[in-house]
Amino acid sequence: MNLILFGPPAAGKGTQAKRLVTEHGFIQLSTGDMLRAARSAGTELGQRVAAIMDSGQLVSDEIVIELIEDQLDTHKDAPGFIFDGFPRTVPQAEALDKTLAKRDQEIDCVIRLRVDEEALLDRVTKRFEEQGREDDNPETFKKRIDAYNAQTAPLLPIYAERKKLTEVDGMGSIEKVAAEIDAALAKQSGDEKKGFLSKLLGGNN
Ligand code: B4P
Repeated sequence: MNLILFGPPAAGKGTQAKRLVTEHGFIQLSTGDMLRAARSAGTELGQRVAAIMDSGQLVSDEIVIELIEDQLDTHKDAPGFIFDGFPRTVPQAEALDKTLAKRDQEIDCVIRLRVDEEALLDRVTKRFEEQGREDDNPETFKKRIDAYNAQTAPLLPIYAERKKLTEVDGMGSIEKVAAEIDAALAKQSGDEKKGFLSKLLGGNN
């Protein structure tokens, strides 16, 4: 199963993706983590993206698409992935569809974590105090929210139209959000099985 964890910055995508890896054996592809790793390693890519990330803007589509394609090539035999923080723009979503189609795969489920802006700000303020992540300061965070609303949120109706979108309340505790995601995934795999049976039985199931 290929799953997208979708939501504004600090909605809990990374938190939930890591749990799904531990509990269900998914492979997590987080473009945010990849970019931060490049920065920590001081690579040429890391140096190129540092200022953009610290300003709260999105890095270029070309860069993140290449990062994702490299990872898909690396894990050729994986049964599925969690895309965490990717896609974040329409061109990224189109590139993902194309690259998955080449592998005879598609996006099966998009889970949107809904968290209100005040709670998001509380979370990043706490993380800024604890970890000092430059893009978590309140001014930069506002720009990240603006980028989400302008460039990422427009993907929601696209996935809704394809009947891939499930909304999850991301305001509860980490455990409560996890339980809701698990329920959504169980329903999704049930629906997939039903669809498969229905095809097998000529659409009568
Ligand atoms: P990300 O790394 O994706 O952003 P994030 O803030 O870490 O979001 P996430 O939703 O994963 O939050 P988390 O679980 O950590 O992106 C960072 C930057 O990289 C972007 O601004 C951009 O510049 C660049 N970038 C990345 N991908 C890109 C792309 N595809 N295209 C272009 N640019 C890209 O949770 C946040 C905090 O909340 C944590 O401290 C956590 O402990 C806490 N928390 C989580 N769930 C909670 C809950 N239920 N209750 C209370 N606290 C909770």
